[in-house]
Amino acid sequence: MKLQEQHLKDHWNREELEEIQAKGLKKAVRHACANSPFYRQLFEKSGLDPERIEGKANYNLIPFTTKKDLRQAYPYGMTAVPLEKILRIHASSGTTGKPIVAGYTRADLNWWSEAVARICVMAGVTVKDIAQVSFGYGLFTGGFGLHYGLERLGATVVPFSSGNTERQLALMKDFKTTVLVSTPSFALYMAEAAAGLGYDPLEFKLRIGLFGGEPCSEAMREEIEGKWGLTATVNYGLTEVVGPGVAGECPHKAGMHILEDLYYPEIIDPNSGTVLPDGATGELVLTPFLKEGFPVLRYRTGDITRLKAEKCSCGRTIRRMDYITGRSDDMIIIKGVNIFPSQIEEVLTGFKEVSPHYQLILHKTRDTIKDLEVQVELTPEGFTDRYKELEALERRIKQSLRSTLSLGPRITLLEPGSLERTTGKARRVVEKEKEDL
Ligand code: DLL
Repeated sequence: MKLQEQHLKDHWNREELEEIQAKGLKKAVRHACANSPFYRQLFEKSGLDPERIEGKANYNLIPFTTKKDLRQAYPYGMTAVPLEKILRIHASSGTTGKPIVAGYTRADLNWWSEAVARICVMAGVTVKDIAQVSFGYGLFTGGFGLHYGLERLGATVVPFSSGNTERQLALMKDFKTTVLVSTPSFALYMAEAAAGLGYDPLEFKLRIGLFGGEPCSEAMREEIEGKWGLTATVNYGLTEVVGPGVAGECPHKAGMHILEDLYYPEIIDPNSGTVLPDGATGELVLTPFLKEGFPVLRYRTGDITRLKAEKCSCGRTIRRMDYITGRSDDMIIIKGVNIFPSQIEEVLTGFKEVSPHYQLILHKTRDTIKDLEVQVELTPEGFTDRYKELEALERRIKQSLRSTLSLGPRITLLEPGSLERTTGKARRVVEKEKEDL
């Protein structure tokens, strides 16, 4: 498909798009019920006739699919084609329990690459770009997903994978790489590493960042843009739905355009499961239309966001999703107060003396969080050996957190560079078990 045509696909008139979505939903439901043992059972159990699903109107009759369902189906319980039709397998990183296994047919790999290509075009990538993929190549969908999307678009791909920062930087400079593909935290780390190795990051040729896989606060985006002198765009996706290639930003950077001709997005109240209107904040639920190997219907992503129906200044008519403000399952409950890590990050970014590198330590005793510690690095400018100033800063941060969270956690200020840097997704929350207090 030509670049121009990919671009046009995001400019549907709404009626046309609704028709495509209605057809997409029917097709997805029929395929899942006819071929996936999981969905056949689910429909039978709920007494629902797949033929009765007439697109959006009664789509909410279908029960949600959850991460737990997919885990229980490990490894091939969700597979809807004979295994010899599966060409590739990816899996979620799942730190606890069994991973979620995603199998792709040839047709899946084909539409997925095209979806990722469209996200890259949206961000401004062209055939003239040299794109360095610094996501891990492996079971994680980031490396291969972006690789094939960029190739489909016609860009030059440097499949570096993650890690080996020194060599990564040397090649980035020599190859005149123009697009960096990574998590936002790795992009930030590479800028620091470049400066540490005596490079001036602004002398590199980077012009666009394709960042995803984890949240990127505005403060972090600004810092990455300032350090590298590029336009940092954010894109979103998840293994259960396909990988990257679900939504992405255009250069206006005002939310991520969802490829609505490929996925049906819904926002629900995470407690009641009620579908909420555009603009309301809740949990994102997605149904991909074209998935053959591993179909999912009404998948509860766990990601908290809202849908924006207003037309974007770029002219695209597909709706945008706002930046993820948290996950319904990463809410921290401490002393009866509910906290999302993103709330803490937002407060921290208001202090110019501290950097976007932080970690939340949950001190637990027998599975109950007793104490929350916020470890945050000072910026080189904010760093001082004057104890009184540090103490005052600590107090100000604590006060500000208290007024946002109704809880004043312990603050630990660290020297610049003390927290561990990651080549993939940053680990923001760490649990520590301790003896009875
Ligand atoms: O992270 C897919 C991906 C790779 C997307 C590369 C974009 C770029 P998983 O490892 O299955 O897949 O993790 C999916 O990561 O449910 C979100 O919680 C989070 N996530 C992904 N992109 C973003 C983003 C890939 N742009 C989970 N902002 C999702 C915030 C994100 N969170």
